[in-house]
Amino acid sequence: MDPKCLDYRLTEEESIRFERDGYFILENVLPQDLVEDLVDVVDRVDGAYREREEMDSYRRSNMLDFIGKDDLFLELLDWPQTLPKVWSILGWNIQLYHSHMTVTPTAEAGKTFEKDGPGVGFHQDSGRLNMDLETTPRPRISLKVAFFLTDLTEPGRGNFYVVPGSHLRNDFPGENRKVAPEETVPVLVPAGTAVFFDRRIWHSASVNYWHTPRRVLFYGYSYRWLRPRDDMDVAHYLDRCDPIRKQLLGVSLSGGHGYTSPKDDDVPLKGWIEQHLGEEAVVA
Ligand SMILES: O=C(O)CCC(=O)C(=O)O
Ligand SMILES: [Fe+2]
Repeated sequence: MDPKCLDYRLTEEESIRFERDGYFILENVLPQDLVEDLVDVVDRVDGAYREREEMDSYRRSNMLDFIGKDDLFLELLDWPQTLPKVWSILGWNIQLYHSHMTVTPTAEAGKTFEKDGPGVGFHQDSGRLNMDLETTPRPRISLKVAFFLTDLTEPGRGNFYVVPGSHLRNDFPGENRKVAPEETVPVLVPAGTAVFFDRRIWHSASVNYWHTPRRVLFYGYSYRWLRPRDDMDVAHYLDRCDPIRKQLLGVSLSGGHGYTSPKDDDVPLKGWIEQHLGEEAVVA
């Protein structure tokens, strides 16, 4: 892993925001030329997906498990400006448990708008976890890093909506999940921005009225003991991956037991942090 990631550990301000608001924004994470390359790859992969699924061109696509579909996607898995913030929050026993890519085309009059309204559908992530876990609030367990590849500095562009602070409540802070609660904010960010959000925050996608499709890559990180939320079709990458990437892609050298009671070989990220930051950085 690139040692320059040590310069990008979670700052105190980011930590305060994440704990208080349930999300924080980090601009200028991806250089412009990489954003352009990613857009080309996303359009190719999304185009093939839409064809396979026979999707209408005006519909928002949400392709699960995109991680294995192009080498460029692998680069963002341990991106120096984002991964250290993930392990600063969750610790070293982490994995990618889920990836999904969304492309929101420009709304078409008479189709997207009338049918879907503003297109919001507020939810917390993780499906059954929200029924099966009995505490208030429920535990965090995972977070997502969303890489925005389109300029979303204005509302109405298919922005990601969040209700700040709502990660600490189990119930939806409104009446109808298809209507944004008053406290909702659209996330207004330029291309190349990463947004980190707690899986529990009440959030939504929305309709895009801009002239260009909205493209976002979502990387979900969790503790290693959580079962992946998609197929994680990544075996073809493993020969080329360093030990930390292998860990992040779900490898456990000790097998099943190594997910809940990892030995050092199962979690090379732990050794790496210890080597660079000292034993006290990996106490828990
Ligand atoms: O596409 C969006 O803006 C929302 C996606 C979402 O709900 C998620 O990543 O969990
Ligand atoms: Fe979501």
